[in-house]
Amino acid sequence: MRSKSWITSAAVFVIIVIIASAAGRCAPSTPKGRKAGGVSDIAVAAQKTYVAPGDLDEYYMFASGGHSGQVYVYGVPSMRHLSTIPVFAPYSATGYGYDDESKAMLGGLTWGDVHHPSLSETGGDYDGRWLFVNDINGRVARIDLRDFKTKQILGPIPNISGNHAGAFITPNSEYSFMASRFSAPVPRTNAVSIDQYASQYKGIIAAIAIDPKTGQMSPGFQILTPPFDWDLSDAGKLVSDGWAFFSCYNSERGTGKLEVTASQRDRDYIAAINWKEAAKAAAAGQGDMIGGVRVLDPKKVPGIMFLMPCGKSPHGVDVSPDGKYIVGSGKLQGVTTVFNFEKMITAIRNKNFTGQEDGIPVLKYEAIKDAEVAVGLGPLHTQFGPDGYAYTSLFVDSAIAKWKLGTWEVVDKVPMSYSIGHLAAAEGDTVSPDGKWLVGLNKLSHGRHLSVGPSQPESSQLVDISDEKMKLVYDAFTEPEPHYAQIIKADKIHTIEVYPKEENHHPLAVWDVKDAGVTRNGTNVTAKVVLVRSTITPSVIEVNQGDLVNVALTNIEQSTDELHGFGLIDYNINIVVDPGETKTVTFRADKPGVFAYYCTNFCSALHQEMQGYLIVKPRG
Ligand code: K7E
Ligand code: CUA
Repeated sequence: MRSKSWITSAAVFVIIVIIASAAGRCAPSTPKGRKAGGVSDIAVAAQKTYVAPGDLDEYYMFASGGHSGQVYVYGVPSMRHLSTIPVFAPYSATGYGYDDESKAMLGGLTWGDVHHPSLSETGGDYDGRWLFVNDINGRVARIDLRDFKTKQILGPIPNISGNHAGAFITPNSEYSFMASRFSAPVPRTNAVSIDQYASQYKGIIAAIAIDPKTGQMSPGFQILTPPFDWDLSDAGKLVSDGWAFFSCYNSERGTGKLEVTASQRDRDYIAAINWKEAAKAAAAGQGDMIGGVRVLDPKKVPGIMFLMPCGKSPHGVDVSPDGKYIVGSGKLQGVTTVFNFEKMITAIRNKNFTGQEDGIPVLKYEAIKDAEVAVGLGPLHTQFGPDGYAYTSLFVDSAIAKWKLGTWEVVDKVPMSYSIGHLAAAEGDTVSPDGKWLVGLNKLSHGRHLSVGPSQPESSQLVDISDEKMKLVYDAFTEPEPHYAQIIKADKIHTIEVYPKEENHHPLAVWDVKDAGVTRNGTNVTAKVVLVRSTITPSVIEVNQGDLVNVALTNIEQSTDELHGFGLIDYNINIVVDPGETKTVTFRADKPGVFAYYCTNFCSALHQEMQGYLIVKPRG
């Protein structure tokens, strides 16, 4: 009887599965490839990515938010969105871009286009100190991973027009690179006719100097280049430490309809820059000061720049963990090209050149190339595992190809939904990648989520790379526009939970409600405000119409998660102050009347009571 009832329930299950499949895309997927013991691949995948309530992820993923100007933080493998770090655009959830300090950092710009997060490195490994991100508007920002806050925005950097090939970092965080995507006359104030593009427009490769102790960035030095469109970069490591590589398209120097004019040649270039030599030349005072930055002309400083031919309009350039190989992905072809660093050095030594561009030697392709790996159509970017495997994203094929360095054999492919751009492997840009996880950052997601209208999210797909065969295990959906991401071991990051009182040296900080209050100096008013559960002190701020009001807000809490806000009605003011922090906001009290202010972060049972009034007395 027992076995009969088992057969009956099995039959019912089969019928349910058939009905479910017939119901099409609304139905849950049919479990495929059952394993011995009856555990399906889906159950295995679910278990691998499942992080139980209260448990923590093993990795952080920092993903670019593209033209949202932000950075998104995810946990891997759960793919849960943990936080948003505002960088180049105001973000009212954290008050970023409203207080004096962050407003000054944004410098009047309210958007940015983040493409490439780059974690700081020591000895070629992520050290968990800072995250650098580029903005296409010629800027680079530093986020402190102690508090996940943007601490510096440098730029727009002089001479450079459009910074796509950033913010790639050298193995000891000496420099972060930038390169112009859109060539322009240098200096930028020269309005030269586009007819003279080929000779009078210039590209710029910039090395932004980083202070190894503080992370503080400064403009460093620059290299003048032909007017190619610089696309991506990667720093050499181990054997190739001291070099950096930059891909370009439009070596044709075309203008107008670039999709035609810049796709004429079979090969464009990857530039090899000897940045250590260039830094020495700059320090020795070579080159010219242009726009306040030292610019080296490689024609006059031989040995700092060489061109490696690479087919065809290469996009990504990625250096292998051992530093021996440089992988250039020609997006308009079906192969990715692998250059051998040692062969490159030999070719330079033997002057094995086939020509030059504006005085920069072009290396002989056959002398430096190790392989053209037939990965598939539209290769864009490559990441690496710990075991000599490389993973290349294929935009046109909408897949990831796994292949072996050295044998050049393509061993596996996994489809991506849909049209993958970058991909990010765990610790993937270091000298010692972890393997385990790979995230495909896709451009399209149609049909794989509940409809949200025409503005659809992009998709990020988690791939298990711990076995020979890659396995897609999870779909996550992201804000536009996920270009690149980096994944770091969680235990490398050491955050604080409050700003320690003893580290707050803000001149307007007050730590006791009896020190809070309003002072006046002519028409300048300073209000020192204390925020603590559940009062804003003072609860009334009186000023005259036309006064310049400086409100300094100190959150005197020293316990985790006790944030307070300061939202001022009708004045477009919205500040959030973390425990132990002081922020200021300065504004002209130009509107007369009574305006409420209140705490925006739900902080206690009496949060709703945390309010006060700004009274602006009308001019006589
Ligand atoms: Cu390929 Cu801007 Cu790095 Cu987008 S970039 S994908
Ligand atoms: Cu403080 Cu709500």
